[in-house]
Amino acid sequence: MSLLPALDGAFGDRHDAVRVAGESTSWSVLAARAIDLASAVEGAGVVAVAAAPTLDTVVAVAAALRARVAVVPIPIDAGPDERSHILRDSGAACFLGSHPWDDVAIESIPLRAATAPMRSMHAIGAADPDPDDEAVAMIMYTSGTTGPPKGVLVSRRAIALGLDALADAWAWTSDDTLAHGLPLFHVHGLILGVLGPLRLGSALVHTGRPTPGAYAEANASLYFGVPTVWSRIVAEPAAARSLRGARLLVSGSAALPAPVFEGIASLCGQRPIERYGMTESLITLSTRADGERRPGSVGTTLPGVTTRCIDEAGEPLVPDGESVGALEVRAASLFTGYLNQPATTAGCFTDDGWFRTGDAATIGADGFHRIVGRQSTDLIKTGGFRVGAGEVEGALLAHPAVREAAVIGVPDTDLGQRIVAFVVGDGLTTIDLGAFVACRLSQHKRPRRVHIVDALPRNAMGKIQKTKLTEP
Ligand code: MCA
Ligand code: AMP
Repeated sequence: MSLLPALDGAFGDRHDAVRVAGESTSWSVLAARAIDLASAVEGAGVVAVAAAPTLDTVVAVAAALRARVAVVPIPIDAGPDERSHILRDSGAACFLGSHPWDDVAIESIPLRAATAPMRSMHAIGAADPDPDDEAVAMIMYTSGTTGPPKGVLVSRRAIALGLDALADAWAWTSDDTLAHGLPLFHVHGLILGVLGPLRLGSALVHTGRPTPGAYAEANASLYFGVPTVWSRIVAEPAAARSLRGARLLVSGSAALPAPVFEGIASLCGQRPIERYGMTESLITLSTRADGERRPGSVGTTLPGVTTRCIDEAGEPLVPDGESVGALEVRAASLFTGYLNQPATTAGCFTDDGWFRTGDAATIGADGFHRIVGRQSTDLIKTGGFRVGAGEVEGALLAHPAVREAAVIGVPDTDLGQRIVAFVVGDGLTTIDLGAFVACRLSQHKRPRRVHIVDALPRNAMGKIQKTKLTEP
């Protein structure tokens, strides 16, 4: 089977197969556009796509995959520093489709409009020959605790196996229509939310933004959201009730608070599915469409995944549902490595090949997992986005008047955590700093609040004590 069988006619044709922010297309026209564009990038190595929530983004990504070229999605609001880091580090040869930036040196290959007439899906031709292999399909940039984002190499095989495992857990088929409005530069919105439909044949409605009203109008069978999206839906009961006809409501990317879980259950008429994953591993744990759905639990291992929790001495814990340890996984959907960072990659794996997730968890005797939190407070989850404190601190420290900076995640009922910065410097104003970081960081990485302080709390060794930072 090919990587994206919907583009090979495996599910026949359907006129409204993919709709993104109001613009829709059929499988056959999408396939024709992707195949046409694929011929322009064959052999390119790596191509970049400005990942706006548009149909063109879907065409560009599908074309790159068709051409067996790795694709790096760029956040549309990435500041110049972040953008040039990603382009330089990934070695992208060109942009596929347009982008809004005038400081980008590499060429852009334009997307042609949908000139291809509707034709029989059989006329589209044979699938790509060798689809489920180790070749890199996507380079997904994600934050670590320090430094600029790292490029996570995701293979074609990982995508194929990861999506097939979700199809099994969620009974996700071509009878479904998936709706979501998540960004197209992360695993959740792009790999699950776009490549999922293209692999499994379900229709896709991308709502542009994930607002309660847009979800209410999507009339889908399957919905994806991060907890912030679900909590906003629950806060609008009329919108939440419109989802009563859905088959499955899925939450992930951050912990779903129990009150939001209960709100979904009572307003939408069904308990949500919660699943857990990482850019590096794709989705590894989930509750199942045909299984129990418990608040606070991310369920059991997906096909092809094994997990264990390790205590401080490095010994595996007995799965008793209570002992908290460091979660490690082995999975068919694991990444190939961080681009250009072999030492960092090696450091993420144990000697016997388990991937260290950096999350603390418990595993029950029944195989149900509970994520307790991150082991490092320097990885912040805000609105489902993973943000490294070090990257935000680096942006603040680039300001000539900032001497010291410390960034933390503060609990937030809407976002899970919100980013708060403490800075020391001369003649600073929060307005200046806000404008300064706005040129460097994409919006969700910018501090929601900046406190200008006289000094940062430090221990006897001079290390900043972030646990002592509290908002006035
Ligand atoms: C945002 N605003 C700000 C700032 N940030 N203003 C000042 N300073 C800031 N730092 C503005 C926004 O532009 C917006 O304005 C308004 O404040 C509200 O912003 P916000 O509260 O952030 O809401 P939002 O813009 O509606 O975003 C919430 C969201 C978003 C839609 C839930 O966080 C989101 O798309 N999250 C999804 C993240 C995701 O997909 N993660 C997957 C990675 P205005 O209204 O005027 O625009 S995890 C993954 O892939 C793994 C594998 C997994 O497990 O899934
Ligand atoms: P990212 O690489 O952006 O996908 O972030 C991965 C991290 O998101 C994980 O290491 C977890 O800390 C967090 N995460 C993802 N899904 C969940 C979930 N269902 N519950 C709790 N944390 C989650």
